Amino acid sequence: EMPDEIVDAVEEAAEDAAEALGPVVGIVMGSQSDWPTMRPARDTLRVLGVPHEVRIVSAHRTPDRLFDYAETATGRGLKAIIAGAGGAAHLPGMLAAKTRVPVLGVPVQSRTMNGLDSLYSIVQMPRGIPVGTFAIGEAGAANAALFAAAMLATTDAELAERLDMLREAQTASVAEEPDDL
Ligand code: RP5
Repeated sequence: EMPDEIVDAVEEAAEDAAEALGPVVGIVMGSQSDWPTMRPARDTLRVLGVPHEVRIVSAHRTPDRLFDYAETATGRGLKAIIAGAGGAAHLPGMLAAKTRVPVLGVPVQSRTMNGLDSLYSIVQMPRGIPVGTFAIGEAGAANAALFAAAMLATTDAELAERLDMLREAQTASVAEEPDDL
């Protein structure tokens, strides 16, 4: 049998290697005020064990940060970018214009137009630069994360298993009849 200290050392090296791989999904948002909307994306990736990072990147207020984020995305190994923004929501489209990493856009519910402005801004990309667009708000954020995980699961059997388990748990949680009939 292998001595404990060797097993420990191997486990530690494996953890370091996983960390060194770095995030595969980037979650970005235009403002601190978008975070409550985008949190379900982070929570979902966390539950599924998908390495991720979370950043504030504004197309309008930090355009250089946006360019830098997009330009370094492939080199840093990102496989998907989940981008949430509200109002004149240029962030997902501008990111998509600067990187071939697939961009999943989440329209944030705005105060003035309930997020319809965000939805139209993100979904109506002219032909040539696609942005996958999700529902307005937290459901969209969670679904964007599930979608990113599903794409990654096509080449990651362990992640596929975790995703199947999550969906089975969801199915099992639905009652046959409503409460208080
Ligand atoms: C967008 O403007 C952000 O994505 C946010 O949804 C909206 C409002 O931003 P704050 O004024 O709250 O920073 O850029």
